[in-house]
Amino acid sequence: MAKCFLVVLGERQCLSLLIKYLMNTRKRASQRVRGNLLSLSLAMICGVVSSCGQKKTDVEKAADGSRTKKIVVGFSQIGAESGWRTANTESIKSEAAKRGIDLQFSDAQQKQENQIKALRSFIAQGVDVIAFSPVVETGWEPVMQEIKKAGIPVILSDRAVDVADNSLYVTFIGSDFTEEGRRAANWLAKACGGKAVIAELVGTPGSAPAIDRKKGFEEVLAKYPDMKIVKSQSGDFTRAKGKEVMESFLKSPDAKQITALFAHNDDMALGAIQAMEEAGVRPGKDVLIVSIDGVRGAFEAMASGKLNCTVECNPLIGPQLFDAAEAVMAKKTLPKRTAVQEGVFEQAQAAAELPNRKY
Ligand code: GYE
Repeated sequence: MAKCFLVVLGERQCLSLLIKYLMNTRKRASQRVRGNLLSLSLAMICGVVSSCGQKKTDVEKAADGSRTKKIVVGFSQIGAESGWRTANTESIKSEAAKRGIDLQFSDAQQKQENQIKALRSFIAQGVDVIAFSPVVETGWEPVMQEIKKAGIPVILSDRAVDVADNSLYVTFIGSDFTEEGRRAANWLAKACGGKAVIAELVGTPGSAPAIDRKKGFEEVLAKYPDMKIVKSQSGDFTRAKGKEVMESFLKSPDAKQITALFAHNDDMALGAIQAMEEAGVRPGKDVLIVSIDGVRGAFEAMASGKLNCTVECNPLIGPQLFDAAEAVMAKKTLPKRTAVQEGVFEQAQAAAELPNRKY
């Protein structure tokens, strides 16, 4: 109750009201009532005194290390579409638990409208920091303006957004998808001697990794006139859709010409491998396959000769994400872009690397 008075009236006004009231009731109040009033006034005085000593904001307390309240981070995840995503979610959840961060986690099931709803609910809750992995690049400006107005810092995790106003987010932590596309094409060019008829399984339409991986891949292909993409369709980054689209590629009249497959992620490549096996095509032999992510399933497929190459995209960004959240709370300046370290792996390395894979 004392707190309520304090919030509504303010400290000074409360104290003077209380003293006046005590003076007026002194004569007529019974001993018991007087006792109650006395403890109430003491509680309020204590409250005022302690609140005077508590003038530091949460951000200041984070800066000088005296913050005891948990940092609340609202995180809107895309979904659970791939092995990569599952590892990413696990990295974020376990790191938050390790650091004692109060993580409000929301799964959007690959729908932008669900993500926008989650972001608005984080504003309503008044979380300290909002982080999200945007399913597509465009359409974020209005909700991000709302977040900015609410004074909540935003960290972009894994995927970038396409906004005119860069002040709408503090930092973007994620991989260089264009470079991953280039790496995939460079590997393929070497493996096929600069000659290939390529089928492409594209990621979620409009997503940063689908746009950039395609761009990087085609940039390298421009140097090889005998390497051509003849089929290109989205498999939405899932194994089931990757399989479905590969089945339709294999049913087309020119299916026999295909010598290589570029899949924007491992899950779609794994689905395509199944489709090839069911159609009597030998994956990794009749058709060279290169994909991106480096999940355990890809290494297993490489070890059994069905996948030829995977370009690593590291999903374990939980530690970097919360380093950034803590730095933001401590008012530290962050780079606008933080890249993630990754490599390229071939069949010959698969067996040795398998025990080291953490996802
Ligand atoms: O490659 C894919 C996932 O955004 C980098 O999303 C991520 C991609 C990843 O579904 O497997």
